[in-house]
Amino acid sequence: MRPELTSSSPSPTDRRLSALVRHLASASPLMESQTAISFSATASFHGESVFSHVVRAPEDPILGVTVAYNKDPSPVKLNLGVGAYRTEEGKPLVLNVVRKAEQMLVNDRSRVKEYLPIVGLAEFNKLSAKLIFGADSPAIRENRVTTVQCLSGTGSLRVGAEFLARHYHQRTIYIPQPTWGNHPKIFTLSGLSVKTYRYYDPATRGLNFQGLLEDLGSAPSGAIVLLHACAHNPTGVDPTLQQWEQIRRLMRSKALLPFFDSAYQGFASGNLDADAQSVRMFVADGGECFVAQSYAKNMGLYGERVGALSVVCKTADVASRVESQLKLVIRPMFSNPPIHGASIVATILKDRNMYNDWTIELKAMADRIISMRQELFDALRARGTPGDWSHIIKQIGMFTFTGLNSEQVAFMTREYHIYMTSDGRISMAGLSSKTVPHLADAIHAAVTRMS
Ligand code: KET
Repeated sequence: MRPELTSSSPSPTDRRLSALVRHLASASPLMESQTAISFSATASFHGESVFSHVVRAPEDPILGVTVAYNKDPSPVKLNLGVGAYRTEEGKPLVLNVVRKAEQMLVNDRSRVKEYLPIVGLAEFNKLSAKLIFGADSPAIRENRVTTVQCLSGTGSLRVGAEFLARHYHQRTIYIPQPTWGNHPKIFTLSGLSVKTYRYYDPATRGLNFQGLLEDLGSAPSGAIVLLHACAHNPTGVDPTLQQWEQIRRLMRSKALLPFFDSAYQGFASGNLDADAQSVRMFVADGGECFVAQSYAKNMGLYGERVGALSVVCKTADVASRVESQLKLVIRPMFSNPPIHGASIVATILKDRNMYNDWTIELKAMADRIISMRQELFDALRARGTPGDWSHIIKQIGMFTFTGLNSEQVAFMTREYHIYMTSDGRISMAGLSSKTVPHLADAIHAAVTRMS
């Protein structure tokens, strides 16, 4: 109990508030009734919080790794948790082409800060569709695609899922096992029911293709299927083009609805078109699909929250009606998206030279990650670390799914100040030639002491 509550004389705070109320009441009779209400509400200020029942939530399994890392005073600490690109010096990277685009935007005095339309920047939407579906996509030409700007990949997934929960006859979405930890939360909160399909085989550290085909084969007709367009997170294992073709045929034969998550276009192979092949296959057959795009990784625009949701429909008429309903999802959610990041992306995508500069910088990031794979693999081999580590060089994209268990991960964090998600996922983009030996020492110790 706070002392003020038991004492009969008013506390200094109450006296100040009373004086304020008297002052305001003399200024306006209307104010009197309003302030009287807020004054009586101060009673709870002295008592227990109306939120005292709220229990502390655990940190996010991925972003919480950065929270723990930031608290660690060790000079050798290393954050390999979140999938965020770092330079050889371990610093975040703003691409030169992004700096240039921002400079152009700042210098353009005709630019204003008005609200964008609910669906975002029209030019950005058009260019984003072209980037993922290809410049010559018949679906775009036939106006069968609607694209809306959303808050990065996460927001695009969420808007798409909410639309499906409202307007699609099947409420079940199948997600790969394992997948990005936010997927089940996004889809459940949107009102979909989440099921998993087999994807990764820990024994081979590769794709469980048979399991995948069986699970999608026994899914109810019309079910939604979440597919990682490329660079599967967290496993780094993608189907081959032949396997994609088999998946496509199976899904189309059962009228399963593909929902692509494209968060890493350009990061798997270093080539934007090659990384969009899976999506383009599904669009080429004339069928319908959803695609959530993110520019967080491939343009390094993490905090700008730039992304897009595209819905490929059978006809232009359906596409325009779908768009009208997407606006009803977006308006009460965040009203309309932010202008700055989308303007950066549009500036780069529409200019041939800047686009070209971007692809060069993107390739350099992808190549640095690939060389980190080789260096880590070589370092483990040099140490004679027990086990077959070839999956480090076979897996693609930002992550290596090491196969280390949660005790080994905890050991590496405790003893070596290396931070990573407890499922053994390492962000290769956070590694550099300087830090590879430290990581290899940690893995070696974890494997030899904790197995
Ligand atoms: N999809 C996948 C597969 C994905 O890995 C991420 C981010 C996103 C979507 C969303 O990114 P956005 O920033 O909303 O465009 N993954 C990394 C960051 C995070 O967890 O938020 C990660 O796995 O580390």
